[in-house]
Amino acid sequence: MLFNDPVTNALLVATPGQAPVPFTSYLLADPACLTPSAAPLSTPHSSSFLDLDGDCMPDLFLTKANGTYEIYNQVQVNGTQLFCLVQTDAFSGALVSFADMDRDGMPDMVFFDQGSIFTLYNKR
Ligand SMILES: [Ca+2]
Ligand SMILES: [Ca+2]
Repeated sequence: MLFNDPVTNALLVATPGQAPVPFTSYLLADPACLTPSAAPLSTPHSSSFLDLDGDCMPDLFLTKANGTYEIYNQVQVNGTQLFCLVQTDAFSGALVSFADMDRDGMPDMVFFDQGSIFTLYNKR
């Protein structure tokens, strides 16, 4: 589970039976990865683990308090699951769902904003 540290606002990962650890410890150190913002999760926020790039490994989608979304691809390095920030952009919608709206096998992003429903199609 991902949550904001109530004192520092840092993004933390909780695993049953273990102390929470900073999400930054799960980031892949690679110059090809973008640098995540230090902003906490938005309130309310959307977070989803789903395969967005079609490699059968769940990736991570988050909305942040600075009015952006972030998409992290999951990568395996020596058997360890790490995440690489591959896309971020301004985002005013808060609550997001994913469904394959065009039946191409890839999940698409559906969100509600200002009384309307929007769909962003996932194109490889
Ligand atoms: Ca994936
Ligand atoms: Ca689709």
